[in-house]
Amino acid sequence: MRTQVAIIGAGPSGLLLGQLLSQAGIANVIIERQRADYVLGRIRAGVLEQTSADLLREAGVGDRMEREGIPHAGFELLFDNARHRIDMQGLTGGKQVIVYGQTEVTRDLMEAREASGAQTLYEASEVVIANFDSAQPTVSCTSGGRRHEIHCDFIAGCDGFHGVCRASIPRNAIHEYEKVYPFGWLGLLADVPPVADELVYANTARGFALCSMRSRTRSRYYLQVAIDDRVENWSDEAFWYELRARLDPDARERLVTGPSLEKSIAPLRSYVAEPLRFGRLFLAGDAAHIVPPTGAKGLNLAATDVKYLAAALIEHYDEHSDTGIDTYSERCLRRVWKAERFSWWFTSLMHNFPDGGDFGRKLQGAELDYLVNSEAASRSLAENYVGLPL
Ligand code: FAS
Ligand code: PHB
Repeated sequence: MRTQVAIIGAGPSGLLLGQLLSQAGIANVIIERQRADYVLGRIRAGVLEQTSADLLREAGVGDRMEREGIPHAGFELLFDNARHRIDMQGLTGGKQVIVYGQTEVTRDLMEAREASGAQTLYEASEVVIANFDSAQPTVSCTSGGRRHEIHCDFIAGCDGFHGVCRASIPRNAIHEYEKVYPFGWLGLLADVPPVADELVYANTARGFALCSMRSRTRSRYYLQVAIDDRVENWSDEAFWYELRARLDPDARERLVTGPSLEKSIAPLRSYVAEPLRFGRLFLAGDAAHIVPPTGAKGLNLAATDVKYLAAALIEHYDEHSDTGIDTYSERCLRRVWKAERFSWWFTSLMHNFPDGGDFGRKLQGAELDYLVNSEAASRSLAENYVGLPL
């Protein structure tokens, strides 16, 4: 089989890249380890920056997001049993975010790919990438009961943190930066109305909590849990009890509980691989970097990587120029590191650190007090949350 771009991974990064390339008439094949319904079943991100929403519109998959996505002009910080609103729209000259789940983004992209007729090899095993330091890279895999050998011009590593692409790069050619946090997030999805109209991020003595949503009838909640905690330890009743204990009186009053549709624990880490290009192989999205979800940056960073990579590949084929390809890594990493900093800062501010001690808690209290009483500090938080300019 021959194609122009082989994309490894059918998560949001791979699907969005495939859609942008197909729109530009560039042949591409996606190789995905799981079944499509498994990919859709993973509950992850919930907040889209304006630039990500714009890119989905550009890719021709923004209609349902326009109809069902919920624009948010602010969010709240809860500490010392009181809530303080961060007026994102007022502090950033009108910018907002859109609450629209990653599952729905992925579904919209899968439907568009189906309609485009572009090929996706699902349930692909033994995926091997080779010769990406030459002009004739190849991808081989087993799918549909037979071995495929794909000859291509470029390989896009959109295969997430545990994928094969980054792992295929010689260790002396890559520099990895990592920080693992001493806790995880226990997430629960339920068909119950949200406790508030906007997201509520809580810093409490019992630990961090986040009240998010997918619609006005479906809520997504998170609790900070110990790094070695297991989802089997948490009945729905135990989850709702602990969430209630971390909320302010008004939210406690408004909380509606119900059976979980999904419950899982995600570890938190900051990670960046440098560089993001190795000959004809490019890393994008979680294959290249990971942020703790506190700042809602993971999916949005993936979208920006894909925007830059799609433009670079289109420029290569249409204008016979490799300027975009040659600057791809540096361009992405400038944005990635600013998002890494923000996500680390917001995570450090909002969570209980086992080794932080009383002094650490007092520092967090002082920073939160400063944050909600200084327009300059609130503006800095707001402009990072809505997404820095491209
Ligand atoms: P993905 O990991 O989504 O997709 C990679 C794809 O590659 C997968 O479908 C995988 O099956 C496939 N793959 C892997 N190895 C392969 C191989 N060898 N061959 C072929 N295919 C292979 N971000 C937020 O903004 N907010 C959140 O709340 C949030 N919560 C998260 C919770 C969890 C548990 C995780 C893991 C991530 C979370 N994220 C969150 C980040 C998440 O949304 C990612 O940023 C987003 O999924 C990135 O998309 P991709 O880069 O496509 O990677
Ligand atoms: C979510 O709705 O899943 C979500 C929202 C904001 C975050 C993290 C997760 O910061």
